[in-house]
Amino acid sequence: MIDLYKLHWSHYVEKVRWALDFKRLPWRGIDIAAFTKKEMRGFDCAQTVPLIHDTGTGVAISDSSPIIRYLEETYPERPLFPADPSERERVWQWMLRLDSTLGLYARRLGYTQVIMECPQTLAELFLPNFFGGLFARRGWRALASPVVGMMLTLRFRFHHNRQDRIYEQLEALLIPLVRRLERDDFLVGGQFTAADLTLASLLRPLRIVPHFSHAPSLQSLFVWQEQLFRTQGRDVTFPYEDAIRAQRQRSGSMRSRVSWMQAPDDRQAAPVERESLQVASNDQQPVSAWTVLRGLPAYLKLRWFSGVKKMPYMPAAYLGISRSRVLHRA
Ligand SMILES: N[C@@H](CCC(=O)N[C@@H](CS)C(=O)NCC(=O)O)C(=O)O
Repeated sequence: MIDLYKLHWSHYVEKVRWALDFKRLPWRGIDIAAFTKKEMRGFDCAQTVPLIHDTGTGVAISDSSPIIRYLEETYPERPLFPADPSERERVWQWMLRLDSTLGLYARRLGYTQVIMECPQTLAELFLPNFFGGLFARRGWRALASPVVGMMLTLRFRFHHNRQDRIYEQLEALLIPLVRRLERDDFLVGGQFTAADLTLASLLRPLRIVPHFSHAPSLQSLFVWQEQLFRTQGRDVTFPYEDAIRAQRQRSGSMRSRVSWMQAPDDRQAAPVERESLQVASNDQQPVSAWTVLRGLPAYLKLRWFSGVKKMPYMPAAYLGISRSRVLHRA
């Protein structure tokens, strides 16, 4: 039995959940308290989720890509890596590169979008069981959500999205991926691997960021992702996606136009990094309950004056395309 310590909406957790299901390994999920992580304190490894404890071997390990590599080495049936060593290494490098770029940037922009459009979701995600579910109730939720939002803003630097060029870096990363996946079905070799699983999982938060989810140039990437979800039996939407869609339908608008971006043709393509990575990097900044109030101006600015402008709500084109393709197949 494998215990998976998790925050259920985390895209890094979804990577590992998917790998466990793909390999048909028995596992059970343990939800952690996001701000204390007290359930994981006994384990001598980095205190991030996903973290697994394999009760069969006694191994405890965190960090999604090393976890998947451990699963592959310990339980080689239903492989997620190719047999060829050079292809294996390419899969590994894709995983580390996507963890260190796409995973971090998509997380920043996904939470930014939630803060801009439906911040009350934050209390539901982060404090579902605090004081017997008090903060999941309407009035309390409205009080608690900005505090969670301030904490997250400081931890992941949402207020510096513009100066850190997060939108631009993501575009530069995704456009070549689109080209590659329009040519081939998978990132490495001719089979589904942990590299594809990583890309499809880490892309999840961008499904609520209209700058990406609605970009005509990226529709085929989201169709590719959604078809993988459907063929592999993954949840197609996460609850925060449903919450933000409901909010958009109610208000008739979405925060979509990134006012400082140049027209696509004027942008410089960033050079693709090619150095070999050993570990994935992370971007969490230290924040304590005492320093959280420093986040108030940043949070308010992000919520009301982020420079991401309202547009009329419409569903992304890929949603219609994916569904009609699946219906067509059926
Ligand atoms: N590179 C790590 C990233 C894991 C990570 O950053 N997890 C977040 C959840 S998405 C976490 O543990 N957050 C807890 C915190 O910020 O204290 C991986 O691939 O597992």
